[in-house]
Amino acid sequence: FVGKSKTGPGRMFELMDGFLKNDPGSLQKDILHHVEYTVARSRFSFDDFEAYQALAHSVRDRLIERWHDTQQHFKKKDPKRLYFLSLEFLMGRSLSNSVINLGIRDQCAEALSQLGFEYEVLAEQEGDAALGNGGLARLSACQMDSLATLDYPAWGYGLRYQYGLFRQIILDGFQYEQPDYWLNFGNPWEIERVHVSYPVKFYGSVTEEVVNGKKCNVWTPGETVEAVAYDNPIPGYGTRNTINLRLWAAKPSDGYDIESYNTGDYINAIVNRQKAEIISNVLYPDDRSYQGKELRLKQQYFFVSASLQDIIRRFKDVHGNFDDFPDKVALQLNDTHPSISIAELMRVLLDEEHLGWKKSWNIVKQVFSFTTHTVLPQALEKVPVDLFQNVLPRHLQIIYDINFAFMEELKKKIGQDYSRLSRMSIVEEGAVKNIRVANLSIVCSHTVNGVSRAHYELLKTRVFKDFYELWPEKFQYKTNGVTQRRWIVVSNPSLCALISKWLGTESWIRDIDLLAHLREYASNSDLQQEWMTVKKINKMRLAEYIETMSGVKVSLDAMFDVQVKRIHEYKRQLLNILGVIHRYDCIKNMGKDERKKVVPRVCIIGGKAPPGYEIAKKIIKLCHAVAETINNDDDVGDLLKLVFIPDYNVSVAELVIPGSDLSQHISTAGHEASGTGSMKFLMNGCLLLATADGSTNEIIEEIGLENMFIFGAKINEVPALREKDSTIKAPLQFVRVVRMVRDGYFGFKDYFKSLCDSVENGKDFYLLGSDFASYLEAQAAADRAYVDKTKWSEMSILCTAASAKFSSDRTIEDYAEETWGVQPCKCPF
Ligand code: GL2
Repeated sequence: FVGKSKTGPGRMFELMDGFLKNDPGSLQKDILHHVEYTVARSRFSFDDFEAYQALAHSVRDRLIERWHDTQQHFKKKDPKRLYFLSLEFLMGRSLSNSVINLGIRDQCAEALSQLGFEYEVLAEQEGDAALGNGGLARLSACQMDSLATLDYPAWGYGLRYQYGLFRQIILDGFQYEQPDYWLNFGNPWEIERVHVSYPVKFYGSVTEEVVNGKKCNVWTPGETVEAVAYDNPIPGYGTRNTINLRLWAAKPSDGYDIESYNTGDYINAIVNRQKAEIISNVLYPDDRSYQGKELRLKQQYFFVSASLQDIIRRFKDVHGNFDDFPDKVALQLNDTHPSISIAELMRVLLDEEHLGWKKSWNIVKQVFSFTTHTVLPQALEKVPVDLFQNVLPRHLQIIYDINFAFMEELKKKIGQDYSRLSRMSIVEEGAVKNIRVANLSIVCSHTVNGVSRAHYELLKTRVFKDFYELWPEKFQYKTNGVTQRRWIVVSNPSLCALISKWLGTESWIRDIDLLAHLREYASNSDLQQEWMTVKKINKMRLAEYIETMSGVKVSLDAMFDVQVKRIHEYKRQLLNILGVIHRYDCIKNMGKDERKKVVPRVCIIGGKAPPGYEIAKKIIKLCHAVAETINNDDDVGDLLKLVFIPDYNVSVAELVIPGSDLSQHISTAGHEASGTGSMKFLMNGCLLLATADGSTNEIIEEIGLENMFIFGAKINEVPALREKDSTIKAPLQFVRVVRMVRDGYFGFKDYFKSLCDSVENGKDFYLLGSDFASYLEAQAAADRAYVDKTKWSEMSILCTAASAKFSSDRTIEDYAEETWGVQPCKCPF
């Protein structure tokens, strides 16, 4: 727009005085401007939170400029776009990530310091955007960062939940949940688009009518809710490209309940209007199983209907018909949650665009790709047919039609194998008829991805065996990755500086393969010393946090051993706690000289239990009960501490991960589809103590067994072990520690009974007993390694070097090339 004209865009640009400048002086001016005019506080008196808000708005202005340029560029080039549909995004804080990606962190810090504020203190003012549960949701956030950084023409779509993931409060060692009022103080990172809104319809009935001489199914919906867009700019690193995460909020539609108004029932009309907003109110706080709830189904349809209307509008702005749709649109289904979009796209093409079944189906099967994130067949989403019929009657018809065609095609291939036909059918027959959403997704997508190689193998041989045998070419995997921008540059600035110094460049922040060159210096004593100094600084930060949160003082000389993730039986936090009890028991029974040889440990556990998951909540209580005993035992002192970090979320992870020496990823083999926490620890030079599950198998290949502590049954051994479980004798140490819990050594005897029952007497489904001995051996090996400081620092450096493969940049490039067929579209500076 550097035009000379005195009218139009050129004139506007002149008036704007060009783009915003990023020097500290300009930033200061902008911050003060926002204090005065946006936050509306006096520039003579504003506190840290108000300063944070003003800073956030100043950064947001810069994001918006880039966002506009990027969208303009995409519009001009009209590339094939990727639309990433996900019901969950765990974005965490935006300020820290944005200033890094825009390259203005130091300038912001300087600007603030001249105003008497500290950047780090202000960054702490921001609450997390926690619109997701765990790994799946954080993966979406990492992938958005990579999509922007690698210049892909991508959009994210999701739901703007009024309440994010619940806050975990611990009282007397028990978990309580509180709503996360994350929007109460406003959200400077989003832009409300009141004019970008779409009606989303539910309920009603379908009738067969003749339209233009043709028989048609006409849906007369019974309820309309408005979806309003909230845009969240996602900046790339080292590029002008800034993509959009568009989240939908439900608002009452104008025509919502006109009847009540007409009859003078004003109060009811208002109440009914408010009911519409419920759709985007809460995030389901459980990723363990899928509830076939009506609200959940409405949430899913609400967000995909609005997203598809938006996508189709954008496409139609440029294209006169749908012939090019598959060349311009890739729709990524992040798990089955958005899969109703398949039926919705079919409905739009059939009923609104009148393309006919053949043409519509031909388009649909070319645009969707599906990634599954689970290993367990019982965790696959099912929706009762009755519910579907009530909420989305036309979509149910379409699904039945798709299934009919699929069954016919299948019969031609496999004959009358009714058992297989019924397993593969999209409709599950039985006392309660269900729609199998995963089957729908597989049948209608061109590609089905797993999230690690081990996961892919399980999909082929167990979870989707029938489908794999039918369409082997559909199945792929993209091993998950995490973004080094968030997990090293933002969360571990000292390590970031050290890596850049030794590699002689900052290019690894974009080009992660360069990180592997650290291997060349892993045995260099200077690097080792500097490396361990950085670790110490991070451990100090973490120790301070632990003391503030739990009152426990921990020694920096101790090994910080961390397990932070959602609490699930399969993730086996209980195995960890039983291991800690064993360690405590051993120390108590040692003589003075023996104790001198003990490697001091601080065992740290953190994570939220899904609110309705009784056993997971008991595990949290047990952790607190054991900690109470150990931490107050002067006889043990600094040799062993156990702490629970409450309310684990992305920003807590940013503090905990860099400060860890060892981290545990100890799921029963065959249960973790991938796991991504391990990759964040690896990037931060933490050694892994893990089972050979999910992506850990690939981590082993990168770093070598000799640099990790791997234990336990392998994926293929687990089924046989389960068969044998009741006849296997658990090792004596296991029996002893469980007995201590049973006998009330840590109190709450009755309360812990069911927890003990869940791992004994032939009921040990997650195989804690049979893995216990090898777990203890792996722990002992970690102790031995920790004593040799030189060796430990070398291993730690090798961890970071080996993490190059586990960047989400690699994952996204693979998806772009092998699944979506999209190309970078770089916005000129
Ligand atoms: C998960 C898997 O359990 C986890 O192993 C995987 O790393 C992530 C991302 O692919 O997806 N599936 C799921 O529902 N959650 C996960 O973390 N919450």
